[in-house]
Amino acid sequence: MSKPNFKPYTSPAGGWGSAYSVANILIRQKVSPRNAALLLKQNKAVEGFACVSCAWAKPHPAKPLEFCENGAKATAWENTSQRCGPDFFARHSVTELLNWADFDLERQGRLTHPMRYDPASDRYQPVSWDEAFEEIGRELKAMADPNEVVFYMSGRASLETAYAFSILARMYGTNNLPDSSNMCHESTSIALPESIGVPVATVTLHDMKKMDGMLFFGQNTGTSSPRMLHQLQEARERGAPIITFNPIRERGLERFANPQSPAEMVTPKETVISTQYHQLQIGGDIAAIAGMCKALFDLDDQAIAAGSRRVLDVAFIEQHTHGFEDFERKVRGYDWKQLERRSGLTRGAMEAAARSYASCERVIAAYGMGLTQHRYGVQTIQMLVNLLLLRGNMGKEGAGILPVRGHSNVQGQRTVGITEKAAKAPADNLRRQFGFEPPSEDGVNTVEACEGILAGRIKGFVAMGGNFVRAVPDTLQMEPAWRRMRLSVQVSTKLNRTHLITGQVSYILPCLGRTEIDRQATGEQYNTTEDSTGCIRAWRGVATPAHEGLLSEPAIVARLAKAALAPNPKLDWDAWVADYNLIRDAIAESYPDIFHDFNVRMMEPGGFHRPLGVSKREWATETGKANFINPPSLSEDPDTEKGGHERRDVLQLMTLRSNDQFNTTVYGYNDRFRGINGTRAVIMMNRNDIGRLGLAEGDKVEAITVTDDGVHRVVAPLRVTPYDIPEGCCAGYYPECNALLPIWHHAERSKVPAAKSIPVKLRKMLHLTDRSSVPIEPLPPAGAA
Ligand SMILES: Nc1nc2c(c(=O)[nH]1)N[C@H]1C(S)=C(S)[C@@H](COP(=O)(O)OP(=O)(O)OC[C@H]3O[C@@H](n4cnc5c(=O)[nH]c(N)nc54)[C@H](O)[C@@H]3O)O[C@H]1N2
Ligand SMILES: Nc1nc2c(c(=O)[nH]1)N[C@H]1C(S)=C(S)[C@@H](COP(=O)(O)OP(=O)(O)OC[C@H]3O[C@@H](n4cnc5c(=O)[nH]c(N)nc54)[C@H](O)[C@@H]3O)O[C@H]1N2
Ligand SMILES: [Mo]
Repeated sequence: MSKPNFKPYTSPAGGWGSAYSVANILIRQKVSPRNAALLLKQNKAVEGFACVSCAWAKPHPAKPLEFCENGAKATAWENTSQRCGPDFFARHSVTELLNWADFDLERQGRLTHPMRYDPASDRYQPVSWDEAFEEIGRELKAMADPNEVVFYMSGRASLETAYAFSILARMYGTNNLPDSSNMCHESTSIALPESIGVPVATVTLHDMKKMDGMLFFGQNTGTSSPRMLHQLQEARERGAPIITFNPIRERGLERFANPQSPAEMVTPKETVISTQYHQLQIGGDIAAIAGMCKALFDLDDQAIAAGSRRVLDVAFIEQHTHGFEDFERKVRGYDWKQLERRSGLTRGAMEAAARSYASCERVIAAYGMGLTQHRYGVQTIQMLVNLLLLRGNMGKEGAGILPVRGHSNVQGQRTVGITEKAAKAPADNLRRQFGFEPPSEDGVNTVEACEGILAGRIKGFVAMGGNFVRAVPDTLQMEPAWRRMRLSVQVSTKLNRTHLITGQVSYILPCLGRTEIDRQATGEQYNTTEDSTGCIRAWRGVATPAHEGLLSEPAIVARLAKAALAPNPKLDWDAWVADYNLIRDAIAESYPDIFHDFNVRMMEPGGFHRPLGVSKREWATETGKANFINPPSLSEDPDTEKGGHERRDVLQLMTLRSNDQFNTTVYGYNDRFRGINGTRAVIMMNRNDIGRLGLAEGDKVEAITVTDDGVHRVVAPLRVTPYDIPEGCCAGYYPECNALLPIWHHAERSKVPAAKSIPVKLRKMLHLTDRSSVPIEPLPPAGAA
């Protein structure tokens, strides 16, 4: 770790900084030149692999180098030559490893052997695969009720793995299938079906080419989905305005130089991405969008008076929408002063945004965690749809709504059965295909799983990827509760903190990564994924597996199923593992509308898209129309209504990703674009707040959550770091700040943890020894590589 330093980053996103950063991680992760050449196969269907980083769409035909800085980092991270095997676990007790930071744990390299925790020696010890499955099967069979077990899925595994995992859970007898999207875009999955009748994006890459304007809310493209910058750059070159709403100025949304364009690398050409950049208050989005809607009504009134073309798409509203009159009344009734106070923007700014929006004919609205992770996340997304509907920007070429997904297959796993909602499983088809009765009771989502663990109701946890304990809220309550569980099984590629929070019986089961060759009895296997634009494609790993003993994820699911379930004459798990085509045939039978002829269509160049009625202006909603839905209030958080957060010493904290991490995987300590280097233990604050609270730059503070539930939540020490962020708002890093996030502080209805608006107070620390109990950057421990 280099000495911390803080200076504004002055270059564009991409460019040479990006090229250096890729080279750096290839060297630090000791990636062999052969594996570095893997980058040439990245995002090349069919004979290449889908990037393991984000879910952004992969163009067809692909460019020679179809990857970004963060995709390259993710590939390097998976293809490191470092190994974390039995000798490592023999050297380090679990108690010792609990003092290591996330970065030090994962960088030990790829897990190679199935390991079982031995409480007597406080160490993980190697076991054979047979022993592991035999004991896990026995434990699962011994549970009193299948609903005592949770089957969690992070969003990286393939459609084949996800489908098989969902069948395993349902045959076991539970719909306890929470997943990472419960912490992510579940707000989308609740909001969009009510508004427009689909749970996913309505746009494709083709629409990105055709749009002539874009609205961008709470998504940090330069870090979270950098390949999208290419489409944004092209849009800007066509003259399309991009209007951005974000409390902080994210570099990727300001300026971009294409690191893959030799011309742009030599001559300092860079593209200005956002034509307007509105630094609204955290959670100010409903009010800001309401302001734009109000301004559109004003513009429309002016157009009527002048006899010019209407600003509202009256024909579309008439023919295709429901609830317009109510919505119009509500919006016209808003008071500009209140809109200004709630959004943190001036009336002039909201009107300027509305004018720019009204000047475009085909607009896409994109958003990310800045909208979904709020108490009123669902309502904010519906408000954004309202804004699109006013000008008919739905169901036409170049227009629509674009939730930018997180994990590379998180959308897909939901499509093939990873859901806790009984009604969403294709029960009739499952009955016919496999002759079993799928459970009819809803299972738990992520927040409910945590509640169950805290209450002692959940006794077993099987995770297909992810780092659950680290990713969820209330770290300090969750860790001790987790230890009381009977069984914890983690299918993983890298060591993480969840492995160290052991249950009575704990296993780490190491698996192949997506970039690796997956050879089974019938030969090398394809796997499939669905991206943010609903495009489904086949891929094939190309790297030599990290260890010859690793099993593929479908193989691990099958072995778990054979160990835990009674044999089923209609499901031959071994045959599925031998030939993934058979799993895909089963997917096609369960979900024929989307996956008919799956094995053929997955090979089409560029893959195939899931059908979307919206593109034909067919609305699968209760009203049969696209619905205008009124927001319950102008703020993102029902508690704000009570005036609680406006107390002067309370700040709203948003927890963010740095440029050097993938979720809980920390690649390094540099957040280049934000100019924060060498540390993650920071709190970014407005200078006026720093002065007002009697603090100074560089002070060490503890952050304490302001709640009235009697639980003391604290993270420390954090360095006071001045930042261009609105007054009353502050920012820190996820997952270090998760101890501040109460489990009950989540979006209404979707239960996505409200990680972007945590009310906190700061207290200056006089004694730096009083740190919180989860390590943020301990000194590199003895023995860490
Ligand atoms: N390199 C990299 N790529 C990733 C990930 C990663 O960790 N690293 N994670 C993946 C996953 S799982 C996901 S879900 C996505 C996440 O990608 P994003 O959706 O970009 O999520 P965050 O990085 O948490 O940042 C959200 C953005 O919202 C802004 N924001 C916060 N609060 C508000 C608000 O109230 N209003 C508005 N308008 N904006 C706000 C923040 O300033 C920030 O720019 O990225 C995926 N891709
Ligand atoms: N405060 C706060 N909390 C948040 C968020 C936030 O913005 N703020 N964001 C939320 C979001 S959007 C998400 S998606 C969740 C993420 O939550 P998770 O998906 O649970 O977490 P990850 O950090 O993505 O999981 C990393 C681990 O996955 C394993 N892994 C990596 N690749 C593979 C693979 O190919 N197969 C298998 N089996 N395992 C693999 C590795 O062992 C690695 O340690 O966190 C959520 N938590
Ligand atoms: Mo996510």
